[in-house]
Amino acid sequence: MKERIRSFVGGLEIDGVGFAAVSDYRSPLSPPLESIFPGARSIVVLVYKELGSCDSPDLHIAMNGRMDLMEFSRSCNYKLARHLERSFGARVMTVPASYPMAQNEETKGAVGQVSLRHAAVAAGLGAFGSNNLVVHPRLGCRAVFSAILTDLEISSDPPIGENPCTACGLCVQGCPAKALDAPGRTDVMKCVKNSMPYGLNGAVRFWSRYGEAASAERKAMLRDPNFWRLYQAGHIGPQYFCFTCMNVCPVGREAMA
Ligand code: B12
Ligand code: SF4
Ligand code: SF4
Repeated sequence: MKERIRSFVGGLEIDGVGFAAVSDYRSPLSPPLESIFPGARSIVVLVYKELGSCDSPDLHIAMNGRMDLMEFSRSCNYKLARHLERSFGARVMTVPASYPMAQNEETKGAVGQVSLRHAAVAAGLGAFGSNNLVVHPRLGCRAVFSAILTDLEISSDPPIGENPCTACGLCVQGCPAKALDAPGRTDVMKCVKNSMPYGLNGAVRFWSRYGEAASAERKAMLRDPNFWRLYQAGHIGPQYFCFTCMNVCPVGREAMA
């Protein structure tokens, strides 16, 4: 079965696929998979190379590369899910690269329904690096994941042998928000403030100020580019304005094929 799935995935021109039995997926902060998909037995994890766009000093172009990837990953998720339904009679549910996800007090909007990093590690696609990203042996940190949950019984791929992260420290030193200083933990609030300035927190800050402002100041606020960026984010969706911990990593930097 794995070989048939691999061959289908090869035809989609995805960079790779790995398999994890649900019993090997351990993500302490994430909801139990049983609450998402009662009877789920395996996770099929797809890996995509982040485009060279992430190196652009123009962060709109950098984000556009990610948007291309996210759109492609949606269509790959759907195609593979339908293939599993048609060819194996499987029940399937897809996991997005980023959104939608639960936004509530408990998780502060920073916990996905399925942790794709823990799933990728369980599927033998990489290991956690010093930046808390999963470092893929060929693509390094420039690896983005999506997944399909299924009731098919598939054994886990073997874990990767050596961790591709060389602990060079470039990601930790390079983080402009100093969010990676504590080993094994990203300071989510520091990261979000820098990497998603026009996300939920940015919107709350703007509208709180707006609510208290006098009429003249309100007019000025609506003419300010800060508001224009929030407006854009409101209709194109969450945007990342930092790729540093991903693009400074020397592992797999030259990978093209
Ligand atoms: C919410 C979210 C965020 C939030 C919160 C991040 C966080 N701490 O979890 C914010 C907005 C801050 C964020 C930032 C980024 N994100 Co993000 N994010 C997600 C999302 C949607 C959910 C993550 C989640 O559930 N976290 C909660 C739980 C799982 O985290 P946790 O148990 O606390 O684990 C943390 C640590 O404990 C540590 N950790 C856990 N186990 C272990 C074990 C070892 C040995 C070590 C060393 C560390 C370690 O790693 C985690 C990092 O804080 C995922 C997609 C998904 N569905 O998985 C993408 C995802 C994790 N993000 C991704 C990326 C690339 C980024 C950014 C680079 C932004 C960008 N430009 O894309 C930064 C990187 C920040 C960083 N270096 O940690 C990729 C990672 C790809 C990869 N190769 O690993 C993912 C998987 C998206 C994808 N489809 O590929 N993200
Ligand atoms: S995305 Fe930027 S701010 Fe967030 S951890 Fe990575 S380098 Fe730091
Ligand atoms: S930049 Fe260096 S320390 Fe950071 S993940 Fe890559 S190899 Fe590891």
